[in-house]
Amino acid sequence: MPLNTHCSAQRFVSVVLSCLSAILLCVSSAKSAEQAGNAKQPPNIVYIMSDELAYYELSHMGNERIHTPNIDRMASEGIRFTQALAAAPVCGPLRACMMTGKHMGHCSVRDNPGGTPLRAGEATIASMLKDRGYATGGYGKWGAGGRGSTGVPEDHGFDDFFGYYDQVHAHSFYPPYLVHNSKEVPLAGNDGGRSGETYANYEIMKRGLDFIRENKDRPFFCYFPITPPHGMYDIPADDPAFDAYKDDEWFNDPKIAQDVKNYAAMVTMVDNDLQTILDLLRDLKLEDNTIVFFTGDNGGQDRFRSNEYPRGYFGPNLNPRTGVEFRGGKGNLYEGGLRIPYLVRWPGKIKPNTVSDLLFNQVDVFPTLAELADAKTPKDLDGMSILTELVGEEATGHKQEQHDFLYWEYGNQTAVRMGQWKAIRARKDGEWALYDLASDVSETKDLAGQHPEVLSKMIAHADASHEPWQAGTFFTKELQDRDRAAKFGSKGNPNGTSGKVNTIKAKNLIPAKQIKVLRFSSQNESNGKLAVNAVDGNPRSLWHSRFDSGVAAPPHELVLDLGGTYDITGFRYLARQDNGWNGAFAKAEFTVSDSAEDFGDPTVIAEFTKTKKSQAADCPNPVRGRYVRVRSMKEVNGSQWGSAAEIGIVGKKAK
Ligand SMILES: [Ca+2]
Ligand SMILES: [Ca+2]
Repeated sequence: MPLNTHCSAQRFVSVVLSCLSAILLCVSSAKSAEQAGNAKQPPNIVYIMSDELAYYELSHMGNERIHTPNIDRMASEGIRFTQALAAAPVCGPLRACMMTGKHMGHCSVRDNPGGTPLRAGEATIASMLKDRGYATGGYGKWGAGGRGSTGVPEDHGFDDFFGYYDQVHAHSFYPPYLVHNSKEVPLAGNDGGRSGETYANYEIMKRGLDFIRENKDRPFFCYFPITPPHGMYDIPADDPAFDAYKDDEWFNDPKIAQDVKNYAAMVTMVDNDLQTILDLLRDLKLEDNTIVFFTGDNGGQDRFRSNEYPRGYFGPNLNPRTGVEFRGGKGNLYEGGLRIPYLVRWPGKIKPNTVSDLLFNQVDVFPTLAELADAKTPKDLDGMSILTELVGEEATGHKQEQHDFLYWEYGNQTAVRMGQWKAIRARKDGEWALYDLASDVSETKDLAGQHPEVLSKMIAHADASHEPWQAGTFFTKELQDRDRAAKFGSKGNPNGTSGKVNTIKAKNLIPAKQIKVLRFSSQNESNGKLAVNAVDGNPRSLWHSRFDSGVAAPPHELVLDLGGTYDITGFRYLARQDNGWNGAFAKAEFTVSDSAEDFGDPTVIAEFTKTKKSQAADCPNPVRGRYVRVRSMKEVNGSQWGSAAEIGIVGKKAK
């Protein structure tokens, strides 16, 4: 409107009036803030992510076997997304992508051995919210950096993180301990594997609920990356989740394996956990100021597959109402690997019973929470905020942005999404395929030949999206190795799943039980890797040089008493039998003496290779003596450590 003097006078009055009312508003809002305590504080955020819970494993999605009444209610009370996608098709990378707001072409975690770390100093959702004044807690499985690495959650914005750092550790619901800010918290009566006295998910939930209680008067971010129904299919037989199934025919069928039944019960346990959280928020009167997300992590896996159920007993990627499938599943970039359940609830802010087809993935969580909390964000985020889709244009003051493209890479696979189009190259140097998801959600008809111009745009986007991968680093792998071994506790599972270990076998091997350690250069007491373990006859136990309170440098030394005089013909070395290599000998000296104090020139200088098998170092001629000094001079990876599962000494008792 053009200004004129008449109007200006009116404007002046109205400006004065609005200033006055603004002042009054300030006064009154200050007053109400005082009255209402924290009326102006940013909302609390609860983000629940159930490991492997799949798109069609929920009752409201038509699943006929699994019961999820509370998740169903949440869907009706809030918004449900049909095109929410994982940032990666497996646990570790997607967690890192989500936490850092980076897609897989930029993310620091791109593989999935279980503990690949974020880089030091990388901003995360937690550090962003912490800077904004939030209390930040995480309860469940971290997966973005093992203990002893640059990726631990307490170095990335979490005040408090309790649960599993390494994903292999997380396979057991009965580990001997869980981890709290990198410290071990023993769980009573547990020794890894599939049974025990303290169920990890109960402990994790308890801590998370305590965190909410403790921080009810300030803004908090409570991240629940809970592990069920992933891992070994274990749930206490008296868990209330089983009640939901007691009258179900399939559940009472003795031909159905207990693991299958447990899986369903674990999903229902997650359903109950969700309700416990919502009930607590209601009891604390935080419901209206808390936004709650409930999601899966990656796409479903065709678990419990059979001829009768080729897409798995529960059909995680099979629409039970229409029979339409998502191709593939966890681990690949077809829709089966990426579609996840995604619900958000915020009474009074999010309209109930809303279904949204907005296309987004977990990379968008960071910018969404940043907008929600009115927080500063790093400039190099890949995602977009979906807040407008959640709370409406009126609340955010702007339209919902849309993705031009979404990008994924994982292993040898690459994929791009552009609106209805999905381009995927399933193998390195393979051909690109193009699917129109609007008419072919099952990705069966390759249209690459029909729409070369569409495909070339998407390939160009893929090429521009990939940066060389740079992961974080480990200061030591010892703690991570220990966490991974805790999956099976003292029963040990040093070589992957087989549980087999190598042993030292030799004629005239001096029995371990008669060898004593007289002296040692250092040992690692904090995790029990003591010098005596090198001669205890048990290949699963190992000696490791000190690393916790300062690194001890080579040579690493043991002085052994054989308990009598022997004519010694050789030595054996067995490297550690777990997954690690830290400390494994590359070069060692063995010296025989008849005095425990004086050792001359080495009897044998041995070069060892990087093998888990027993290695021999024989003497050119038998050497008589009662004492042996073992010295590691060099480690297989060139680090400072020294370690041994067993040292063997071969010889005959001197006559
Ligand atoms: Ca997962
Ligand atoms: Ca041993």
